[in-house]
Order: sequence, then structure tokens, then C-alpha cells
Amino acid sequence: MEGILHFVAKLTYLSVYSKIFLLVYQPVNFGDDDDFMDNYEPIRESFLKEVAASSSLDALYAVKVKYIGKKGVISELNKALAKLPSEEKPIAGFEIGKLRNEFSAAYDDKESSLKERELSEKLISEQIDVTLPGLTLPIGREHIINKTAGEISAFFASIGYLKATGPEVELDYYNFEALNMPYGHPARDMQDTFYVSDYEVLRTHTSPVQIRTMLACKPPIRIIAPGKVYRSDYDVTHSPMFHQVEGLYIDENISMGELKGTLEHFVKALFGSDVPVRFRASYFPFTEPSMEVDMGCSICSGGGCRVCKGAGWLEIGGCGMVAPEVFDAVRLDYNKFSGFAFGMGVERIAMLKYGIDDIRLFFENHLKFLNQF
Ligand code: FA5
Repeated sequence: MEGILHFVAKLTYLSVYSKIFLLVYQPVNFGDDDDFMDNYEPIRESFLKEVAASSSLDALYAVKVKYIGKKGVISELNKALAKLPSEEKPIAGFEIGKLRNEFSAAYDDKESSLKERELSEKLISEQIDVTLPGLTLPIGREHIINKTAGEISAFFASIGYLKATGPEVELDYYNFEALNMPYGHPARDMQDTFYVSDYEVLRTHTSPVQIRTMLACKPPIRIIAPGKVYRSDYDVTHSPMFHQVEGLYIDENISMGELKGTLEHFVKALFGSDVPVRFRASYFPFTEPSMEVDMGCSICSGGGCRVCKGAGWLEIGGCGMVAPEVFDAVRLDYNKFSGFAFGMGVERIAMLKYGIDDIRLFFENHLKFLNQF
């Protein structure tokens, strides 16, 4: 009985399929390749062949569109199905579904193997050696002159000095006149000046910050003013732009001993207690008396070199007791108040500290030089 049923089913299957393929053959347009729709097996074979021959996902997708797409072979078979007698439709539909599932499964298999192959090719071509050292960005650092100016300021901050600032393009009045250097005063020639206009200069020193501070604040005043200054100078110890740190201490009963003690303490704190310091009588129109501060030359240890010009000493700054004319200019009573001021060259101090024999090295921006500090 079972054998008979099987036989009947087979006959039905064959008759349904042959009808479908005869129907499908007409409406499906496969271009010049019409022969391959002669029966079911050639369609299946050619699908499997085309799938196997697809060497890329794009090619495989084109096969999918041709057979399983909206207007593909399976779709045409389904259209033909509608024209079959209704009792044959379920079996034919079932068989078309089976064919479709077979196509989809073959497509999925091939798709995943192509994807796998593409991935492994990609992994090989884009291989990254995670053991290679990473690219490191060079780390920037503070310029040695700023660092030295910071160290000087930090010392004075530790003994109670506040930081003050002033403009680099300065009024002639603050840079010279209020500092007892009226127009035509010969002391103006001590500093080769860059004039910006008839009444403005690139400040030649940080001393105008003294004036600005004394006009703005009442004593006691204790300030430090680091900053850039400009002069028309250029050799191994002179640069057209350099840095000074100005100091000012105004109160009642301030003496020259305090000035000398403060500066000696500063030099020893920065360079060590063995470094010799000396004060030489000098002249500045804004201090009276005035002195130059010298340190033993650390480049030649006092033996004489081109930096200290054979003297064994290098001048690091000027200083003195604030002159009565300056007190007058800022309308402070010099009978009540006294004080001292100093101005030091930061580059000179850095040269001595690090044994640099040419000031210009600081500004040539050679990283090999700057990275040492
Ligand atoms: C002055 O500039 C005074 N204002 C200092 C002062 C302040 C005196 C307060 C009294 C009271 P002088 O011109 O000497 O001083 O310069 C001070 C320091 O700046 C010098 O000792 C030197 O260390 C440095 N200096 C001067 N010219 C240059 C330059 N062209 N390049 C590098 N450093 C310089």
C-alpha cells in the first residue's frame, strides 16, 4: 500500500513539475540562454554552478538576484503556479518552496565562506604588529630662560615679594623720565633704545614697573617684576631681547645692609654657598648710592674666559637705594620712606648656572641645545 501511494505521489510530482516548467518556460525571459529552463534539474545545476563559481560577494549577490530575487526564477515559478489546477497547487508550491530553501541555503553557505575568506585576506593585508613600540609625541618643556626666571621669582616669593607686571611697549615717561632720566640726559645713552614713537619705547629695563607700582600702591611695597626688555645690543653676553627681574622694597628705615644681605642670600640660594659675590660702586640715575652685583664666573671658575672677558667675574645686575628724585616723581616722602631696588639679567644668571658661553644659544631654538635643560 505504501509503495502504491509513493508511486502515485511520484506521478503527481512529475506531472505537476512538467506542467510548471512548461508554463514557466514561456513567461520567464532568460535572454539568449533559454535552453537551460528545459526542466527542473538544469535550473538547480546552473544555480549551484554559478554559486560555486562566484569569487566575490558582489558576484554571488548577482546570482541571488537572478534566481531568488523579486523578478528571479523562483518568482517566475510562483507566477506559473497560479495557473495550475487547484489540486496540484499545494504539492507544486511545496516543491517550489523546497527549491527556494535549497537555493537560500546554498547561497548562505557560499556567502559565509566568501565573507570568511575576505576577512582572513583583510586580516593578513592589514596585519598589525601589536608588539611594535608606539609612536610617541615629543613632550614639550619650559624654556630654560622662563625656568630660570621662575626660580628667581620663587626665591623672592619665599621671602615675601609679590609679583608685578608692566607693558613691554612703555611710555618714555615711565622708562626714563620718572626714573630721573629727563629728555637729553646722558644716562639715556647707557641703554641703546628702540623707539616706537616720540613718546613710546620698547622698555629697556624692568625699572618702569617700580614707578607704576609706587604710583598704584602705598608702602610697604615688596615686589618682584620679571619680564622681557629690549636694547640694540648683540654679542656673546648681549642680546637685543633679554629678560630682567626687577625687585623693589619700600618701607620705613630700609637700609643698604638689607639690600646687600637680600642679594647675597639670593645668589647663595641659587648657586650654592661657595659662590663668591661682590658689590661694585656704580651709577644709575634712579638709585643713590648705586652698585653692580658680580658673581664669580662659573664657566672659568674665576680663571678668565671670553664670557667674563678675562675678569673672572660676571655682572648679573644693578642695584641701589631708591633716589630722592624717584620718590618725588611718585609723590612719596623720602624723609619718611626709604627703599632699595635691583634689576638682574636672567640670561646672565642662566649662563652662569648652566655653563653656557654664548647668550645667543638661548634664542636660536636648536632643540638639541634646549632639550638639555
Ligand atoms: C639696569 O637695567 C637697571 N635697570 C638695573 C637696576 C634696577 C639698577 C634697579 C638699580 C636699581 P643694567 O643696564 O646694568 O641695569 O642691566 C642690568 C642687567 O641686565 C645687567 O647686569 C646684565 O645682567 C643684564 N643685561 C644688560 N644688557 C643686556 C643684554 N643686552 N643682554 C643680556 N643681558 C643684559
